[in-house]
Amino acid sequence: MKITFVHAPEDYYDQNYGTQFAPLWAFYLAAYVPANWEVEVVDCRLEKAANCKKADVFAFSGINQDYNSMSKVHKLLKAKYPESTFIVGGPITWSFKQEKKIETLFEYDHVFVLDGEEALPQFLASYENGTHKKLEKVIESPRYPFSQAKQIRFDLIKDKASQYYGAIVEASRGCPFLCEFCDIRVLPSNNQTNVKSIPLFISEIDAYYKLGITNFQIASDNFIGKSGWAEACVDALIEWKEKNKAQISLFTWLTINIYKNTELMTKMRKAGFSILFIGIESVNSNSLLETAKVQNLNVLEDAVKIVHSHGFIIAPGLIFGFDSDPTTIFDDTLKFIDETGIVGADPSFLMALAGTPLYERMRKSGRLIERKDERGIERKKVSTNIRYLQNSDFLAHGFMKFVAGFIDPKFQLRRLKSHIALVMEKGNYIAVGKTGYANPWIYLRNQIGNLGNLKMMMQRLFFLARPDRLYTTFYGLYLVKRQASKYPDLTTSYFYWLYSWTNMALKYQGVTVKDFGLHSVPSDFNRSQLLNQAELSEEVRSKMKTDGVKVDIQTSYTKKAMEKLVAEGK
Ligand code: B12
Ligand code: SF4
Repeated sequence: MKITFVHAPEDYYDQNYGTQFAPLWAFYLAAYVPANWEVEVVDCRLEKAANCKKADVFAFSGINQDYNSMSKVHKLLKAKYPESTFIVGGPITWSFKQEKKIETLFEYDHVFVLDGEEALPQFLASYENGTHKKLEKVIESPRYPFSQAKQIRFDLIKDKASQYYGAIVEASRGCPFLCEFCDIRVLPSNNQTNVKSIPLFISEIDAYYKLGITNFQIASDNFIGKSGWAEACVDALIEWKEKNKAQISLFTWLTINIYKNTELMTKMRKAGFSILFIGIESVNSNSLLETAKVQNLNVLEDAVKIVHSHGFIIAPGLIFGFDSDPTTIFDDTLKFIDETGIVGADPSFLMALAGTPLYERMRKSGRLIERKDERGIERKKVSTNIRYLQNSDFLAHGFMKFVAGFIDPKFQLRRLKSHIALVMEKGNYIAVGKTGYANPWIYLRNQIGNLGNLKMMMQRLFFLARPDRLYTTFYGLYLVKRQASKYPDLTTSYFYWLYSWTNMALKYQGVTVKDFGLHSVPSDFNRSQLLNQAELSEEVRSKMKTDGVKVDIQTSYTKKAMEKLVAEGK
């Protein structure tokens, strides 16, 4: 018996920008395949799908944006191996189910919704005894107790590991916060943090390190969701690092309240944490209240500065298009980035993700643009599924002005200087070491041998080849190198800054306001209804409560923001 895991992500939408990571889902689920099965993992970014050898079962996975590329590879393999069984799982299945378009995936023999740790071996057992055809088309699983997770199959990854930019090690699942737009906290049992066993986590870091990997993405919806566990995990990492005299560099996802915990930040630096993805979302208070991102309220500016002062790089999540956004939002955001020394940033417009309270609020108020007939997502344009309160022309023009302001070399130099000043002035800085997450040499190695990546790198260089941009590039390098003996990680900040600057330039190259597919509410939209519309239907509310979603408290914040909006008559 043989199962092949096929990773076929959409390359166009790839947000990795040339820093490809291994498909964790495949190497992890492989650990749950019965021992009598042969297992192969095919990553279509590295190998030709057409060369895929025969298997009894082909397993696919992906996120929503991967629909078309997965479908293409599926058709190719189905034509080649009509006798094989094709199954699919991953975030796409849950999302499509919420959007009531799961039939779109019925080209696969079975569709797995939610966790696969128990469902996959059960399915393979029925395959072996020939009863799988009698199983339901859609197989939904209960959540798997993550504390019982198994170690990924290192025997399968060891020969491929060096082809990736680094490794992803999963640490925890879920987040206790309340954000209205977030599709993480609405998964069953996910509005709380579920953690991995620390010895297992360390054993995976150790195994990767022995394969020569030093850059890690610590996959967590919120690494500090359980702060006691996070501290214990970081302590264990430091101990492992010291024992092995290891130099590693880590990226993770967490929330802004880290700024309050100086001890944890200090330890995280010692453990090798370099880049932190933090959802800033909006620099406007009422927009934060509207989306119930209460941990960000009234603290953002100071908090970002404090986190930076330890030497971390914040990769910020930034969103435009909240109901409460003022007309100055684009300029306010640029100013915020400038003053707080943010060297990352790739803002987007608010999307209503299926299954979230925002999705329900938009649907209830007739503001959701449902595209059941459309497979995948319109890509070339900047387009979303919400009718915004703001005028769509204003949003398109404002965003393009934001992009122009952002890629302007003068702005870039200012934000880099603010970043350097923050790292130097507060005395909180702790060096991570020589191996920075944004390591240009590992990045270069990842570009060579991959035509798409190489092309992207040439485009970056071409973009920078203009006198004012070249000056900024070299002057920025001079600024960080001048401080290198005392603040070596500023070099990491520099490369991340250059990466972020050129990413934005490449992403919106040639895009004009005509390429925007944004929509606004009709002119007769009754804004006094905003408050009522924030109240979810009893059916949705009770389903969410059953899944452990803290929906009432979130709604109360959203309503407060709507009350304010209605009172202001905006
Ligand atoms: C690491 C990560 C990244 C990394 C690396 C991704 C990579 N190349 O692997 C980076 C930073 C590059 C990234 C980027 C993006 N990401 Co991301 N990312 C994650 C994160 C934090 C972990 C992913 C992971 O490996 N999890 C561990 C594995 C084991 O979980 P899993 O894949 O879900 O698999 C489980 C089940 O789904 C199931 N399963 C999965 N496949 C299959 C198949 C079968 C046959 C079966 C039976 C079961 C099964 O079993 C597994 C074990 O339970 C998740 C959030 C999360 N906590 O999962 C978001 C997540 C996957 N990302 C998401 C998004 C939206 C993006 C971006 C589009 C963000 C953006 N706007 O730029 C980009 C797209 C990049 C791209 N095209 O690859 C969404 C996807 C939502 C959706 N439904 O589409 C997620 C779920 C976060 C969220 N809810 O918002 N991401
Ligand atoms: S902080 Fe908000 S957006 Fe981030 S994972 Fe938690 S609930 Fe979701």
